[in-house]
Amino acid sequence: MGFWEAFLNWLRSLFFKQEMELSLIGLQNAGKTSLTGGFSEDMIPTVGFNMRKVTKGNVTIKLWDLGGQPRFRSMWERYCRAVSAIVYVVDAADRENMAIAKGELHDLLSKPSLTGIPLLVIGNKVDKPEAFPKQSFTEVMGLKTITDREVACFMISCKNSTNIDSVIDWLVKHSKKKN
Ligand SMILES: Nc1nc2c(ncn2[C@@H]2O[C@H](COP(=O)(O)OP(=O)(O)OP(=O)(O)O)[C@@H](O)[C@H]2O)c(=O)[nH]1
Ligand SMILES: [Mg+2]
Repeated sequence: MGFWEAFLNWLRSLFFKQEMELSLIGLQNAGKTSLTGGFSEDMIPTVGFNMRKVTKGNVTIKLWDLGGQPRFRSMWERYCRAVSAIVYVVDAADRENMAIAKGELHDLLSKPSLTGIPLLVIGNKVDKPEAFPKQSFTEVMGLKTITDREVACFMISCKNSTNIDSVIDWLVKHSKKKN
């Protein structure tokens, strides 16, 4: 690499380095660990949390992947306080537990410490025939009633890698410039 190329790369890294911290939450079995750690048929439920650092181009993301079982839900708020965005993952094919997923989300958003933090809601497992389509998913999750922050919603499949790019793009847009 020549001097100017190296110098320009260094300048770019100074001005365009971005970093963000985000939390992945949602009920157990939603697919949080599959989304960021890679899909497999038999996943081990997360006990407590996993922390991961992922770098894509100039963006470094520090991820808290939290356990979704009832005993871990009380710690969600603590891990959401300092983040640039909250990512809420839902099994869009698990119609039985949709009301619980909605209730837990709205409970969390009612915490004053989390006011205004952008929210990305992900309906996962669209490869399953029983998965809700986006419009019904938005309705059953009550996403239209959330008006105190920016809300985005994507339907994805970790299994088939469907729409993962939209998730990455949204996250990159919501990272903060670091100088
Ligand atoms: N069909 C299908 N199954 C998926 C998909 N994503 C994840 N799964 C399955 O869902 C199960 C749970 O995945 P995990 O990623 O461990 O779920 P989690 O949200 O991390 O669960 P906890 O750690 O217990 O909170 C696993 O059996 C995965 O194989 C998907 O897109 N489609
Ligand atoms: Mg997990």
